[in-house]
Amino acid sequence: MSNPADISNLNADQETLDVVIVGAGFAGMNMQHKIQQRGFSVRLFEAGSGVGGTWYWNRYPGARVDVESVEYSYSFDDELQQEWSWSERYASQPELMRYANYFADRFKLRENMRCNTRVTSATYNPKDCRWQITTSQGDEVSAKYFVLATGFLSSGSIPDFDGLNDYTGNKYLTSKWPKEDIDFSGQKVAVIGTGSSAVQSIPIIAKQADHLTVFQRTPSFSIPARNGPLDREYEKRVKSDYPEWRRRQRYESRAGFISVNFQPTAANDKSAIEVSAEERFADYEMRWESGGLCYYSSFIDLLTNEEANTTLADFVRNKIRDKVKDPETAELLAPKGYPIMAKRLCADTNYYETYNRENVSLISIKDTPIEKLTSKGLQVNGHEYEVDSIIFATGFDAVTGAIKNIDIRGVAGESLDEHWEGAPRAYLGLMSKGFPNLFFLDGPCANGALVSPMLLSEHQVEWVDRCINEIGVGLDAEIEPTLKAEDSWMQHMHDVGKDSLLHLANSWYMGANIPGKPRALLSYLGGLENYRQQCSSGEANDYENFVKTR
Ligand code: N01
Repeated sequence: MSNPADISNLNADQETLDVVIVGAGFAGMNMQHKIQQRGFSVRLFEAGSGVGGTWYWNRYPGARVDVESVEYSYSFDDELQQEWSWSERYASQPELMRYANYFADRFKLRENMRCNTRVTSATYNPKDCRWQITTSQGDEVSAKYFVLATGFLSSGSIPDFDGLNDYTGNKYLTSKWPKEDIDFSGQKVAVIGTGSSAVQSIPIIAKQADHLTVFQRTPSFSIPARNGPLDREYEKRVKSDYPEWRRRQRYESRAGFISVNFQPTAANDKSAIEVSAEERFADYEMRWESGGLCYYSSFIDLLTNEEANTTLADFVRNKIRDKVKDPETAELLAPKGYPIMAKRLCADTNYYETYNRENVSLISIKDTPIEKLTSKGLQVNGHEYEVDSIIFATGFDAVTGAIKNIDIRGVAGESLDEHWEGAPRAYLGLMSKGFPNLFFLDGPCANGALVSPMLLSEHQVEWVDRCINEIGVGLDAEIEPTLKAEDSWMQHMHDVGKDSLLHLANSWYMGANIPGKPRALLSYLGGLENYRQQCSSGEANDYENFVKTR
């Protein structure tokens, strides 16, 4: 319960708002739009100089979305989805930026947005039920509600290699790529890492560089994206039936995307090991030809049964062996020792084929890690590789990294970090006990890792919008989950996820890619439709799982 309102400590010069949002990615911008529509006062702070979120920062060569563009787009406004036209099956980073900017202009978001401004701290004052927020630009703002749309893959990570500062060549981080074009022609280039960012950028960089050396610790499973210009007949078909496509995305898919071979296709609910070998192979082959991430809607037990999983892993390993001419390189590239999809699948254009080029070498650093960076390159197993540029495709402090970069203090003055005691806790992935009026979008304990983030955030934005409207912006307005609700959500998340094969890989899904980060499943694995139902129960009976005042 909130204390009686006390606004005596408000600084007269301080800007007083109903809602502050952090992050101008797709989730944050949609949230801002909804709040503006309600007529509440709102300010969105963004660290970058423009909108686009993850697409603003990840401008490395080859960056593009791996969910089909017609599905990776806002669904809430039919006029918007009818008037926008994608040029490729999977939109490139520049096209996604155009879409983000179009959205910001169309819904008149710029006026209430402050770019080049990082939120540094947020402290809840229970006396007036408001958040006191400070920024890198010296702003001090008071807000009734504080919404973190900081993205679950936004805090880029460079491992703390020995000699990192000794290297005198060019250093690039895929997740913070410079705005100007980089031309690697005539250069010797090293890429460290072989996750999605590397898989997309390596084929392009290889075409420019004099020589490219890829340093691989764990190979990824990658599926051909089969990207190309968007077929206009297909686009017409989708647009003429968009409500049905969106309904299927929301209610019939596992991961929020449904297009297989350009047909809306419900998730397969059969077991991979109960069907015949012929039926299984036909499904895998059909999805391989279709391209992209549609294996997420293949057999139902692929992520819960090791035997089922191995059938698909073997299928993809054989495809890799078919593509890569040198058998030793093929074996290095064929992932072993962890289940397929336990790390996120990659979707590529000529990734494996790139290793058939004369100017590309693959160095495994699985058993012989990078020893140090030297002034001229990097050293592995006593050998120095001299390079002009090093590209760090080394991933993210995912899900919690960007949130923890802000000093957030709740009712009792404790930090969010202390409340979470290492692993995050958030009822429905939306709110944490002790941090009233604070919402997470695409944050921990929701199903961000395994579903289309666009679809998830639209659902969450609508939930938060209803909640803010319901509780209001009155002096005492305050809402937070009960401890019981938070505990039982965490138990449910554990129960749903405990048998998942995700536990068997060291990935960002488990926080296992960052040294010292507690190993914990960061996402809810109950599926999109189940999550939607749980969220509905969460707001049922006048938010009975919350403590609130209006
Ligand atoms: O990062 P990653 P990412 N020494 O964590 C290696 C999304 N995304 O930026 O696996 C040596 O997958 C690390 O090795 P290992 C997508 O959700 C989407 O590529 O830890 N190597 C790994 O190979 C994706 O899952 C799109 O053994 C080190 C690599 O760096 C997520 O972002 C495009 C190392 C990091 O791979 C992250 O992808 C791009 C060390 N000390 C990204 N530390 C699309 O939409 C790390 N590595 C298409």
